[in-house]
Amino acid sequence: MQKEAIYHRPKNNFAYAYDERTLHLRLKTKKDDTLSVTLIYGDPYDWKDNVWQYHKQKMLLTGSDDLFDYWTTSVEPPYRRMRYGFYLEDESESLVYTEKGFFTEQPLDTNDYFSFPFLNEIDVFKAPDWVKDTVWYQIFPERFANGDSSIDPKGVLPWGEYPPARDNFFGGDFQGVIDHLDHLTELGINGIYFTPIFKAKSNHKYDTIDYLEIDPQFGDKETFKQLIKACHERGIKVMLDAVFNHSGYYFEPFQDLLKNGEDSKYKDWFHVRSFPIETKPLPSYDTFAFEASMPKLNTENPEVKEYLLQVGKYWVEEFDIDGWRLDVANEIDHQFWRDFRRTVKQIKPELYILGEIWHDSMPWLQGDQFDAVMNYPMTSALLDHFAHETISVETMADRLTSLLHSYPDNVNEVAFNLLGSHDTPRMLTLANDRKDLVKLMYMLQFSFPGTPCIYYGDEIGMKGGADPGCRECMIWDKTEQDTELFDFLEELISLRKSHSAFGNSGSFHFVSAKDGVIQYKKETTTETLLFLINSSEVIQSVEDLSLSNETTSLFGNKIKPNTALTLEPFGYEIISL
Ligand code: ARE
Repeated sequence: MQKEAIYHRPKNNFAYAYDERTLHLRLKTKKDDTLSVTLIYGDPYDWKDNVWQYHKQKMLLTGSDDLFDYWTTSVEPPYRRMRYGFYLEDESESLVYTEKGFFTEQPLDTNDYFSFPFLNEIDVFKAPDWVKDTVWYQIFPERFANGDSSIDPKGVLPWGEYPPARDNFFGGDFQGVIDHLDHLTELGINGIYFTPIFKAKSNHKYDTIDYLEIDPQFGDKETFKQLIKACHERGIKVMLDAVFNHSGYYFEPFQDLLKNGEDSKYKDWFHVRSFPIETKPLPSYDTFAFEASMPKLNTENPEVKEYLLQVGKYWVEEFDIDGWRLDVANEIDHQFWRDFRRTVKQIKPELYILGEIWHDSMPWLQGDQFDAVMNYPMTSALLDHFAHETISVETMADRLTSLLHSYPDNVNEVAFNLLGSHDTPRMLTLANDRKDLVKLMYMLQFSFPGTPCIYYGDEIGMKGGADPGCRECMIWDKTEQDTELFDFLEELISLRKSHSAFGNSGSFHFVSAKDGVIQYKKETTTETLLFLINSSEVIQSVEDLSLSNETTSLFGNKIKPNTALTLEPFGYEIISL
């Protein structure tokens, strides 16, 4: 056995509390190197006649990527504490792996084992229950619908008649969203994520001027209340964007700093590198990227922190919003986010906190900061295979398997799974207008653990390149909408709702990935679904199916129903086993 490849470390994604009674344990070994893994575990204080009372439990191989196998099991230790180790076997040897290393014989002293000291309920990662069953829809308010031309910003352009530019305006507003809620209800979505709505100068509003005011081009607080009410009446949750990493240039404290320099009472609200303040050639203060118009806020300053926490509270308390999406979340200190969570959850325990992080995010997902992050690693695995065609199905499955094993299951269940956003080119454009590929991506996105999000307009086949190209005006003329894509998504959403295994209660694992076909299974105690996706341009036979007479097809476009299933080029099939 390749000992160097064997890895476990308590907490994080390797030993964590799934709920207040259950622990999940995982072990990583070299791929195809170990035949079986058994967990050896017991209560650290359970001794009889000087012998530790341990138990054994086989671990399941829950996935493999290109280099590693991942083994998983779950245990409910009666006293919520555990010492444990792993017994590994291959054809020629067996060994025991514990915190003290490798043994040929099982160690007798519990101090040699790994320790999960105690499962304290308060430390369990817990996202709001409703999130699991949510299908999100992202709205960039300036471009969704113009419902009230009396509040149009200066120089507004006729809807959709010009391409989106960095600095043009089309007058999208809250009334426009209210007017089009039927479109969302018909599709089946039950959560909206709005990019920023607070007073700001730009069309994207990430350069906040006032965190406590709504941008007048969108409406007033009264209209916003109506919008929330209308959403809630339809069972739609509302999430807003919190841009706390930086303010806008015209934020009053920053203006005061510009005016009064070192004498400004807001001097410590920002990270000034040197006085006098310069914006060019590079800003003399920390910013988002090198954007002079986005000075970084000093969230370690208690005044700033208090101010932003009040902002976080205000929109929950006064407007009953259901979630906060946190912009540039990974550049703000962890202490801030811990206090943020405590503050907003005190008012509304069921509030969802979603961090914008594009990379590995375990440090923020320990239960004390965020409920989820935007799952861009999933996005890129799917796009790289289906759209960019730079990786095979095998590699895509490898990347998704290692992603799933890099987080606890309860974290995966509420991951925010997107295929595009206001920061990325649209998926149809990336897929070179290949609708059949877009459908396959949706199929995988909607059945992947987590909660899917649709970027406005993608459901009707809108196209667009990189920011600002992906922010064009929503197309409302029915004759220009791609209703085939809309219907396809509507079907996926309704399957998610009607089949527990399709939705978020099912376990997920790849059965195989080869010749352009991926097979994966989703299982609950009552239902097993097999998904087959052929991303190749040739007909593929899937021979190794154990289909019985009772097997029924739930959704698909295969050509020959048989025990060996034949999938069309870009065909898919969901089978209830
Ligand atoms: C503007 C122009 C762009 C231009 C950019 C250059 O519109 O065309 O490329 O300036 O500086 C907001 C606006 C943007 C605007 C930007 C700056 O929406 O239109 O861009 O402000 O004025 C990283 C961050 C991540 C961030 C992305 C954009 O980690 O937090 O970059 N996303 C949020 C929002 C944005 C918003 C801001 C932050 C600023 O969602 O909409 O931009 O408030 C990799 C990296 C990631 C990186 C990602 C994208 O994968 O790993 O870290 O994200 O690429 O670049």
